[in-house]
Amino acid sequence: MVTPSDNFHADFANNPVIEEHETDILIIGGGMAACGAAFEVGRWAGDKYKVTLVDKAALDRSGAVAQGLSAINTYLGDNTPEDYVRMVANDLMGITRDDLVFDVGRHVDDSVKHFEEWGLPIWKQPGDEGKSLREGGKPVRSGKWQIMINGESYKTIVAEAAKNALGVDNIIERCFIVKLLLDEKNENRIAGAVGFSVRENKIYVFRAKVVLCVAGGAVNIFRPRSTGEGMGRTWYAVWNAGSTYSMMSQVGAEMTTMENRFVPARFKDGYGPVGAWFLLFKSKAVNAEGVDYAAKNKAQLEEYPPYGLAHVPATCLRNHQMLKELKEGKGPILMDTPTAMAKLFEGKTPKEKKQLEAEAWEDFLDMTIGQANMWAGMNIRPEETASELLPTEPYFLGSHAGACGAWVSGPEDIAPDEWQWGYNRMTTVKGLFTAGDGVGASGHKFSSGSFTEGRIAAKSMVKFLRDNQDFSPSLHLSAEELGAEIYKPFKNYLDHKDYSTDPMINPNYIRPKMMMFRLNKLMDEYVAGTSTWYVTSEKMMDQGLHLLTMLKEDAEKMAAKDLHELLRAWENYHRIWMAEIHLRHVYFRKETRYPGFYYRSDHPHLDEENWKCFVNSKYNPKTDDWEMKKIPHKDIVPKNV
Ligand code: SFD
Ligand code: AMP
Repeated sequence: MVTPSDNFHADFANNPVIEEHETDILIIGGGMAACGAAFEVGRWAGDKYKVTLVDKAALDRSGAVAQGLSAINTYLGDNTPEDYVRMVANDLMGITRDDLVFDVGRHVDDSVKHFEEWGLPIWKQPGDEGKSLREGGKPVRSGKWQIMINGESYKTIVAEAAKNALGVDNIIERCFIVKLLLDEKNENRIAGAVGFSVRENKIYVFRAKVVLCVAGGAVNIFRPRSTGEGMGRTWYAVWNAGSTYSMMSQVGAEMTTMENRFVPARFKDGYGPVGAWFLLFKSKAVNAEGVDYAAKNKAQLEEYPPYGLAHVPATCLRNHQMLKELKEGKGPILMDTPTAMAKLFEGKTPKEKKQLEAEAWEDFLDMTIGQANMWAGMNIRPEETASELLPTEPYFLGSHAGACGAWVSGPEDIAPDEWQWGYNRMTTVKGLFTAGDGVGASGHKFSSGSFTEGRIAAKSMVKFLRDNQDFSPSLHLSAEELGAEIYKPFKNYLDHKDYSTDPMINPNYIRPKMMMFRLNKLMDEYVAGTSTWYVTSEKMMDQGLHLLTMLKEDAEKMAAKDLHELLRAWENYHRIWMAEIHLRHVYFRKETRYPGFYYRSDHPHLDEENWKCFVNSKYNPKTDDWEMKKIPHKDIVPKNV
């Protein structure tokens, strides 16, 4: 491989090659939501509008579904959208937008039927093997909402449909979007975005009338449990660095529920999923004494009515029970796979037993191959050896059992007036839409719901375009300024690299890896990471914000020696912003809303009276101020039925 010389980067920073694109709709990201939008948009736009999709990676294997999945966690089947709304609200401790969740619920099954038609193998119940979902075939359910798939190639299949719909000429891969651009003539109006190629020296400028920002959630903001020895292993896809949240918030989009995070309980070190074990294989988790701690600690949940009393208590509360055991020294927590498999083996033929064993391995091989490697490396046979579970470091995403994201306009037929401003899934910035991990207060969409929400947004973006035909983006960008800004980390490196003998250590700059470690450490220690068992307080966050402010100053000195590091530097800028929004939200919400995800030691209880509301934040790009506010919560679907 030819590596560009230092001088080449330096020359480029001064005289950048800028590739300009004009488009009607710009889709940022190539994950589930983006593919849903790409698939749907043509149906409404026809040939009338130009649609361009940019992904920092390659569509076939980008985003959270890159490795594949072994289940589709949102398929309603015989359940009603109202039931779905109730489940989601309960799991997220009551703070959800019923209108948005209902909207996903009523449309999601159609998307799953398409996946099957495009070639995704969906497990069927005996007798229904040859029948598709659309023909009434009954899927194998792992739980009430989840269905099992052979999903190693899930993303490739969905990407193919998106490519066919959009046309490969309209897709730009390996382009990292750095920031969104507001229109210069119209207040609070989106007008485009800028990014850079992660493969060649090239900067991209997109002028767009509408933007869909769907760049996934955020990982590596908190120090992961696996550090030097296992660095790179995290539960969530490491390539999602909070771009969605940072970029939308930076142009003034109102954000909601950013205090929420997701702390998945996972098979320790390999981060293997637990859902299939709990739900499909009916396994129990036990403490070191072999006690089913969830049953033992049932009374612990009574402090959290109604969420703790539900048939399936909220995800954070299940963590809360596990944490109690761990803090009392009753760990390790074990997934009792041998007992579960022994029960499943009862009355089975040797062939059927082999099939079950294969399914247990496939659960990991389809989506978290590293966990299968862990089992192989540790001589673990699930039918003989129990495996350790542990709550992970916190992550941010709006589509799993988490709910951070933008405050968006809801569906016209359901959303109350104050929750809609004309265009479904449009943020508070005109022309800026989002979906999937980007939409706040409506978790449990998962892969299928995120794709569906992309479709919903696509339809609504076309309506917005039709209603705003006269708009033409007005951006006055200077090539020199763009080059200087985006390539600044190169300049920092080149200006100072000879000052020290070790290019990693230099008083004049900081390399992206070190910067990420520094961010990880402060978030971990002050903003409720694993090292404090997820505990924080106002005083701790005061110190955290101080350290973050210092870090932001030093971040100006991030240095990149090649394009890969330039990408890492920009991911960090997005992570740092995300960290700040989260801190500000946790600070503002003076209660412990999500025990098991985080605790405020100064406000240790759930406070339904004062905090059964949304917390929204808005950054003002003109004044550099943050506004924090409470938004009243509303039940649109009755909850106590
Ligand atoms: O086991 C830029 N999810 C699961 N969903 C299921 O249905 N079943 C499961 O089994 C699931 N499980 C699971 C899941 C996720 C992960 C990480 C694991 C396990 C380990 C959830 C879904 O994956 C998730 O809901 C959707 O993927 C969300 O969709 P979306 O579109 O909001 O995000 P994305 O797919 O990650 O795509 C993001 C895209 O953005 C790109 N990108 N592009 C340009 N510029 C930038 N600055 C960018 N930053 C990011 C990415 O490359 C990507 O294309 S289980 O836990 O339950
Ligand atoms: P996970 O593997 O933890 O990502 O979970 C996959 C699906 O199973 C998600 O819909 C979870 O909400 C659900 N799930 C996981 N564990 C449990 C459990 N103990 N009880 C009920 N649902 C669960």
